[in-house]
Amino acid sequence: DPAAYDLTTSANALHRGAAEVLAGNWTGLSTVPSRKLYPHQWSWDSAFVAIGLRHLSPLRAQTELETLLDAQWGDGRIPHIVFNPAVPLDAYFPSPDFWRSSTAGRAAGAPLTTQTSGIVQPPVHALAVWLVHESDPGLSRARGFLPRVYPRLAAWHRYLLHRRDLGGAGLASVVHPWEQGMDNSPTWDAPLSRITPAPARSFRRADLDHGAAEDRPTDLDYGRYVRLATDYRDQGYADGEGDFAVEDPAFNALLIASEHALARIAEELGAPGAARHARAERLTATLVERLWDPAEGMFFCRDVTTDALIPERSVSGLLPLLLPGLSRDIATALVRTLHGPRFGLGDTTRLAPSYDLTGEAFDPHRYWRGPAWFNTNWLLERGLRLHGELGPADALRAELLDTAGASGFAEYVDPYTGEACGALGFSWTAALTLDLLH
Ligand code: 9YW
Repeated sequence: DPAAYDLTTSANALHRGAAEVLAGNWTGLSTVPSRKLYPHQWSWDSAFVAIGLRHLSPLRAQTELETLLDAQWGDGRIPHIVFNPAVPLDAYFPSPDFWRSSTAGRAAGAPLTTQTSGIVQPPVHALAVWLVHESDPGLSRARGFLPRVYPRLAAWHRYLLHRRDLGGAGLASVVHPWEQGMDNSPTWDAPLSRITPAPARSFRRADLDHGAAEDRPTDLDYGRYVRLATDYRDQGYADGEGDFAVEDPAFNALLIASEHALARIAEELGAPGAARHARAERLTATLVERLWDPAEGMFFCRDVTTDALIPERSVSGLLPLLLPGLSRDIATALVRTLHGPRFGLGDTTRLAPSYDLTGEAFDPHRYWRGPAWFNTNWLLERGLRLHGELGPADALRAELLDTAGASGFAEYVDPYTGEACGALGFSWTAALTLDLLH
């Protein structure tokens, strides 16, 4: 059958292309998201990368996560960047001399020799660890992978669920837009507007050396990012003192999914997992209580400072579809919103955009203000499948594979056309392609 033959050859070519991207971005101990734009190790990138790498080399996948966890702080936080000391300081901003982790972060237990940032990123790690373990349980047991990483993951979740419970209801708050991973999402516009930007001449943006300015956050955004990060650093990275605190649906949904994974890891190690599963279910109920809007059929961020929901529709508000404990009604409403006019999946868009197509701030090329990203769409694909929406899941999978290959494994794409934006040869795009191929 020639059609089936074509399908296999194109899947083989895609597999080869994705493996080449990951080989090119591998440093020996971890993977950079993109050779030029992001030349260090990023936290949630590494989790997604490990999920793909497990199909190529479970050993490399374990190493990726172990390298990240080696940079964990004493208070349990996993930093959003682990810096490679061999890379020149001016290759990325903010660089280690900005974060000053080993001095400013001393009270919070930052590592003494490894340089890191002081903020965090979404907790996809326990989920990644579990998937990596499952891909080769023999190697995992032989290397004692789970016994080594389990206490670190437990400390990480403890940090988020206690130190970061700034709203007092049990959910974790982010204290900087970079922590949630969708840097310039319109969701942050209102809480950021209260922050006085750092003067533009007080820092130099390295990102503009490698990315088109019209696809990147603005200088005003950067001034505010710098101000928030400087204040946090100058407070010794202590939590609960800053001017920005937001409960985000995707960040918390990933924490809950990872708590379920941590329960499985505990059980695999012969410890009881029931209490963790129960906690994940309680957190799911809290997520619904605090962030679900039944009239809109999606979740929203809660601004902890004003205790109000932020009325911006971001793809983050659809990602709780990933949760097994969601009621049938909520899952159905999320699927409807995903395929409705605001996200247009399978109708006007090829992949779910990062932001409401009909929203005032929508821009199909500017970073997290409209373009489609592969990690969020991979999470939606998983959520659709989990809730029995197999037709839409298969369609999204096919679109993801097509777009990833045709775009040269782009960082993000125009949601309507699939046109490549940002960096090419982007690691999580390649890794999640590999995962979908398996
Ligand atoms: C930056 C590395 C990171 C991602 C984030 C993304 C971007 C860093 O790149 O942030 O300098 O803008 O927004 O989610 O982890 O890929």
